[in-house]
Amino acid sequence: MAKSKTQSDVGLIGLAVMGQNLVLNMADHGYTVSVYNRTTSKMESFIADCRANEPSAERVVGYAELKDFVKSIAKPRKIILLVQSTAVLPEDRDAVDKTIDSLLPLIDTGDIIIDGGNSNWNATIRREKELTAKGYEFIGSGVSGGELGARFGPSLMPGGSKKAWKSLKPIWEAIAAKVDAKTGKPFEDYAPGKPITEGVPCTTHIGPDGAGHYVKMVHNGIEYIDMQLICEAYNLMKRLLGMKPDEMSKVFDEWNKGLLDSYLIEITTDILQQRDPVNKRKFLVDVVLDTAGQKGTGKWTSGSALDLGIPANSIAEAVFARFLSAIKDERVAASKKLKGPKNVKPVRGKKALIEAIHDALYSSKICAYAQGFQLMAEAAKEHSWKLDFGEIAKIFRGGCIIRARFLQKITDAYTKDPKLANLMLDPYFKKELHRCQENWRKVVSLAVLHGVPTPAFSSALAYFDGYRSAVLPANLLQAQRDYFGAHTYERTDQPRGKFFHVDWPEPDRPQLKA
Ligand code: NBP
Repeated sequence: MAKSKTQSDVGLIGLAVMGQNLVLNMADHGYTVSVYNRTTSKMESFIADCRANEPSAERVVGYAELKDFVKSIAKPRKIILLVQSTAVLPEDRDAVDKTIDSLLPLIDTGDIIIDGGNSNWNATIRREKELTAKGYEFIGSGVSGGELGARFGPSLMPGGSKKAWKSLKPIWEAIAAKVDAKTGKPFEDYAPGKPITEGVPCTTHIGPDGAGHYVKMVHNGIEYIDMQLICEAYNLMKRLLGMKPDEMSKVFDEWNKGLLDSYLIEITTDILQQRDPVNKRKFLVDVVLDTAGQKGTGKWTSGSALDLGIPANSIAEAVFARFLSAIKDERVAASKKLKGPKNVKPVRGKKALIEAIHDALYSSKICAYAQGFQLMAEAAKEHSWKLDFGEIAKIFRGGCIIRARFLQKITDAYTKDPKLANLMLDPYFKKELHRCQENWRKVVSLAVLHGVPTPAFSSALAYFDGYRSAVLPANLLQAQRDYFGAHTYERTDQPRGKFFHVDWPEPDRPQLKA
């Protein structure tokens, strides 16, 4: 349907940090955007700010009344929601539902609602079902990259019907981050009013209903472990080598030129050289309290791994590490009572140890991504989604927090073998794990000897060693289960699926088949 001259291309509700920046991104790309916010004063100050500072301000129009906002958008309407999302279980109803409920009497069938918040995939599945049953279209799209990503190019992970995606695609492809088609490197030379229009957009149709939000959630789970691994590398350099933040910054800067080239290493380099604005003799990182917050997506990822039976132990460790960090007072009290190892020899060979930490970080990162991709594969089976892992790794290459050179290798791996059972089995990653493992083991051993906690490095190594073990001690475990609970066991000398039970205290009694 042709739009009238006064009608906007798209509407957006929710003018907090993400909504405001996404609006400006769309406007910079030539789209006219109607905006609405529950609290009208926030909309008004945003519009005033736009008028004062933004080159594309004329394309942004604010509305105080929801009905006027809806009327102003060309049909079929595309209305993006960036409001707080808190629902976890399918039956939970939150601000996203309230906003949808307020829109329904005003919009028409065929209109498309796009939830760009960090909604739980369960809620997205429920909303898609409810809305499509009434004739509306619904897309649940992950938006990654924080404030800066939303402003100049996020990684966008939309889930919903192909029809709805077709309508949204031009906008999503325009505003997404772009990477160089050949190198996969993100283009980052942007400025207000000067959007990047060349390159490959970091968005693709992930799959139906909750697929986009699921992949975004796993992205966040991977982000948790990526960050935790960097923190462990930092802590080892600090505690085993006594290095100061600015010296470590130089190491991270070097690492950022090689295999570990990534946004998170880059910002770590910056953070570590930052002086405290209050006391310039100190480094700012040294005065930041060691307690980390979280908003829940790492916990959801770990919960989903538990539900689906996927050993994403390192992702879960990263969440637990944040929990442990949060009990600061308890840790301070315990540090006075529980003593670590005594008389450990100081570490020698600084250069070699830094190299070893690099290798431990790289190999642990491979394991973390292997866990995340295995989890997505299992969820895809559970929900009958067809996920293209090569494409997913591709759209992580720019815009999002976990963007890294390394992702090109994941894309290559899944392009070569779309049915790859585990990333660690890809020839490139296998070779890297074999190359790094001696250093990885050395780092974990030293950390244990010196009493430095490395839950992510250690759990990733345990994952690698567990996954490559043809035999695990679960034979004893299953025997224990059969002993106390008659849970039965399978035998190594019998076909799979045949179950046995023995009366363990009296094994001479005839063996029962379950
Ligand atoms: P917030 O998550 O802080 O949400 C604030 C917005 O929600 C405001 O516009 C607020 O309106 C609106 N809102 C609330 Br709260 N309750 C409402 C209701 N009942 N009806 C209508 N509107 C309501 O904003 P954000 O940090 O910009 O994040 C937006 C979404 O994007 C969230 O789902 C978030 O998880 C996700 N996300 C955030 C980031 C990030 O870096 N911040 C990154 C990626 C994704 P008001 O002004 O009237 O209170």
